[in-house]
Amino acid sequence: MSEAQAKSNQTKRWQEMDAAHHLHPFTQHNELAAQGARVITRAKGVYIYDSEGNRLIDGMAGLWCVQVGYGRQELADAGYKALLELPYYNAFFQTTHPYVAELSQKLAEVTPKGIERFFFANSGSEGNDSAVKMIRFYWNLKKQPKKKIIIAREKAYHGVTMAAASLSGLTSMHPQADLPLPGFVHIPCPYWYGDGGDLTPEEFGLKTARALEEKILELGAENVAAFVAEPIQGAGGLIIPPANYWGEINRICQKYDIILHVDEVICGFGRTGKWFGSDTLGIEPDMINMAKGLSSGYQPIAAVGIGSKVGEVLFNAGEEWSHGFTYSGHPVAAAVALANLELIQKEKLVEKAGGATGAYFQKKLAELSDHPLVGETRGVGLLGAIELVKDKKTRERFDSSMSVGYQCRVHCFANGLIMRAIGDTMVLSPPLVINEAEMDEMFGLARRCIDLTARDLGIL
Ligand code: PXG
Repeated sequence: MSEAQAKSNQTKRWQEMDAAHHLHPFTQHNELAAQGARVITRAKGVYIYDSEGNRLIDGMAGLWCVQVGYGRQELADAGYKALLELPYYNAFFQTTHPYVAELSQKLAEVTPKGIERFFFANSGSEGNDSAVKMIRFYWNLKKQPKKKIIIAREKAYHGVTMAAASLSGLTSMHPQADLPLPGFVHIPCPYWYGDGGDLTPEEFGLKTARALEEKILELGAENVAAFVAEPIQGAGGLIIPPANYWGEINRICQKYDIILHVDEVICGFGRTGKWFGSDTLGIEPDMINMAKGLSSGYQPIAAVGIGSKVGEVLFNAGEEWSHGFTYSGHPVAAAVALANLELIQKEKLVEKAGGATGAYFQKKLAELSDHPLVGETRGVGLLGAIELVKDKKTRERFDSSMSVGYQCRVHCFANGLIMRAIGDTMVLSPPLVINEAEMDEMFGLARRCIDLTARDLGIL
């Protein structure tokens, strides 16, 4: 049997096991089972490899998370050492351990000004559910039990657990589980390219920020607990708000005494060119949620960070906080996260994303805007979006039944590039360690695949 035949047989065996017994996230099960999942077997640097020996450049850093790239010895060593020394212990019964204590201190150093205490969870969704419970507890302690409604935004993605999915404004997530839960409402998001119409970005930024104020006044500030938002919306289509948006949101939250909970799960840890999206966009959060880049995805770990407004009240509640996970602050995950943050600092990855690497990425991204299929490119740091449209001038889109973005993604996979399609918005969010030669390759492949998509449509 040839080596290729052996690989193909092994791939089929894995695909069969997978099809028979594995339920995938966000997947139409029977469709995938019929076609067989691509089996990813290893990864190094900015590349992933499948079981057939194909190499793909990972333009999405996994799911927006592998900041330091794949296969980093420092993180593996940190995890291995913790596995041998203290593979598990919890922090429930007046105990702690060095890994979580040191990680907490490191987070206080790198997170936005004023964020100083951290609660650990295992996923971004759990972080947001924990944040919702904190927010409710805060207003109960403040003797304002009516102040409970949480406002989030359309097209927001905050995760899949019951409260996190209720916060999410991607409405297709809701009906299967009868969501959102009561007490969660959504306002329009600052997606100028998609929804701005004839307004200038500034006019639209102000309009969508003022939508928060209007909603607060409609509900009564005495009933509104918090506003929850991503600095730049990720899974909703890489929505970068106009420059005046966040200043107005800061003002409104302060004026009406509304907790501002910022979901930094994608924007955190250098992605936008500073440590956090809040730093880049001038946001003044009371609380933040983080995951993904916290461990570069090497271990499941998330954290909710709180400032003094919420922190002093919770800390001095005079009663036990009835919340926590078996794996809150897991020693192995904490050790890997700490090693990850130290590596990010040592290699100056945040400075690079905000400096030369980010500038080169943005230059290459902008070059795609001359393509006949590309209506707009936009980006910050190492985040980039490419809007595929029918008409560049009017911003008219293709009929969604044509699945143009999906077709482009299919070409990407076939040509060795992972690029995310969100409707017809193509998104790139590569590891922060990516170098110029790799960016040349990534953007070269992106152009080729957009060309192939245009050819399918009879445009080229
Ligand atoms: N908040 C934000 C802002 C996120 O992007 C979560 C919370 C939830 O995190 P967990 O760890 O529970 O998944 C996320 C996750 C995509 C995609 O396709 C994005 C996410 C997850 C899965 C897919 O863009 N973001």
